Amino acid sequence: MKIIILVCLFLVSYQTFAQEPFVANYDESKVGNYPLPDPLVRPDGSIVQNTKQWNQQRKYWLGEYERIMFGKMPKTKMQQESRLISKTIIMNGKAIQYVWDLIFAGKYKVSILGVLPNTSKKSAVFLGLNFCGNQTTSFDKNIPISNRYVVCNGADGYKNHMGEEGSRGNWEGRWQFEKVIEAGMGSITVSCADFEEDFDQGYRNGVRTLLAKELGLTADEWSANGAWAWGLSRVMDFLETQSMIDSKKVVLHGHSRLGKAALWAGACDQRFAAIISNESGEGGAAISRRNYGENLWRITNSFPHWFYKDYKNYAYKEHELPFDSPVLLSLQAPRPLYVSSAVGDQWSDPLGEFLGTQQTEGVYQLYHKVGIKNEVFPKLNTPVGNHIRYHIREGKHDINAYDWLQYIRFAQEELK
Ligand code: GTR
Repeated sequence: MKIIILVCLFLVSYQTFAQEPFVANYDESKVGNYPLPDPLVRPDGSIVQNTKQWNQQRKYWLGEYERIMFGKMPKTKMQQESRLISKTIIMNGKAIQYVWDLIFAGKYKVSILGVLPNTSKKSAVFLGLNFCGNQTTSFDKNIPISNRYVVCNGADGYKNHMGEEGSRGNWEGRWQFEKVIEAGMGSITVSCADFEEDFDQGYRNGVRTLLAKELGLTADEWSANGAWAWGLSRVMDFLETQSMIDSKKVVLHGHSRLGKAALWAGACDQRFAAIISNESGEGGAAISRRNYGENLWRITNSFPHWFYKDYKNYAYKEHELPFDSPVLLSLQAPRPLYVSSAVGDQWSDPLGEFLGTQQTEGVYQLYHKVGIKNEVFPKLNTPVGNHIRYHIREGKHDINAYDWLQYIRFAQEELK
């Protein structure tokens, strides 16, 4: 009897821990086969033939992503107002730096930073969330220091996950404001923590809890990625009210976890003019069915709050998901789409990001847009494609000056 109990206990614990510790596969010969869902195949098996049918199919896919991966996107319009906090001439007169508060339902505040060309013309802008507070994107002392919990504790200028004076400009290189201004564009950013602090209990202090009543959703009906994507759309609402911004030319971008949020925001909200995924990896541009680098089990265990609770049930059953990254990427159509990887970031599966992007061809073709289907995986630092573009650069997981030069060129060429 004792032996039977011991064997049962062993089997139960073996089942529970069989996948731990997680060892990522980096061997292409072990990736295996992974038939992919075709974005154009409808639930009844028929194939979408035109853009009208795709508009229906879009709704189906958005519903599937809500149901399984990101949770519901609030449908309720909510009262929001903005307040200009400061306006500073910077870069020797070439740019104006704005700080605005955006206030929801008269009680929930987020801080927006804008760096715009000093011109009377409307400017196209990049819009992206930042990881560690607006003050980390520039050394300018007029930028308020975020008082929210951020994931940047190891870096200079943080105490107990809170930014201090020393955190100013920490990630200046990830923003390249001067290059953006030189190109005649602007840049808008908000700390992701303003919508939801990035840890498993972060929802308690964010929009999912503090605006639950107004949004008509409980916190467990959606996810951190949902909250970040929702936030990006609310910033878009605000940008539409600003006369110095060309709201028809807002280029959405996001790095890594915030790249996943950008893809979800771009899928849900078609007002964004173009979308850039910078090393978004697993749960973003990379194909989940490909066994390479980070996987669904690992990401939903490390960061359960990023996703709706049902998503983790697909760990090691990725083939049962109705969708994969080509669908999320296709939901950006017909808009220009840029996906990028870094060779030092194998965790994000660069090849999986490239192959996922290739598979958007069918949907883009409905709009007579050519993608990168006929391209081969490019050499380092050699972007391929036009309307859909991809590069893999040298170096590590990051968003750097090289990436920005490509994004600026892409925006200039594609938003003409
Ligand atoms: C990693 C995570 C990735 C990516 C990254 C980041 O730890 O596994 O999926 O999102 O964080 O956001 O930098």
